[in-house]
Amino acid sequence: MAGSKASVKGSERIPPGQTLTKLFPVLHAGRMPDVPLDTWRFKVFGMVKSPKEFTWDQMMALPRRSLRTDIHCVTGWSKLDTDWEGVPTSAIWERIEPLEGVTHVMVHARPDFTTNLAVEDFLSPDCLFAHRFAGEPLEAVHGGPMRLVVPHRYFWKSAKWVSGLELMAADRPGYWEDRGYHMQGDPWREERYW
Ligand SMILES: Nc1nc2c(c(=O)[nH]1)N[C@H]1C(S)=C(S)[C@@H](COP(=O)(O)O)O[C@H]1N2
Ligand SMILES: [Mo]
Repeated sequence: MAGSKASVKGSERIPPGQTLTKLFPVLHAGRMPDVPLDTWRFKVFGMVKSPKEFTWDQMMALPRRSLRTDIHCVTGWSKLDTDWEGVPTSAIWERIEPLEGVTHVMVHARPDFTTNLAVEDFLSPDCLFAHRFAGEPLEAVHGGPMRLVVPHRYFWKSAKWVSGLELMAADRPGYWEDRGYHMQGDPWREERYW
């Protein structure tokens, strides 16, 4: 996919209308949640054969991978070569039983945040539930203990403080999508608002 491959010239990695930053801005709606790991849960529900819950220990027992990728925020900043480690979204998918006709997912996060993705976007090979950033545990302000990372979409789709996954038979807008952000949010096509 365009943009996910490292290229020699940095500018080829910057989507239209974006500016590079070395900083890591913090952006979210509402108050930052604080969830102790012993009560942390990740709930899978909606169009699945049976709903399922993962505890933190169960999540940590799943396969992991690391990922170096560029991230692009709809407010205009891009950051190159960010290093993440976490559980590939496919590892969750392989452990649930989606019903026939599932086309989209709603990612649920604290506090009352949601974002929608087509199943093929959610299962894109570079998509992961990250618990480490730059070799350290993911900081709470950036979504620790665990956030979604969807590198090929604007960063609002990368829900911080994930709490669950809802399987759906149709698309439905999440928090920002309901407030005018694009349903897909591809930075290379500048799908910012609609
Ligand atoms: N739970 C939650 N996740 C969220 C948000 C939010 O408000 N709540 N904001 C999104 C937006 S708009 C952006 S740009 C990124 C910012 O992530 P950062 O603070 O790590 O840079 O988180 C995304 N994930
Ligand atoms: Mo954002």
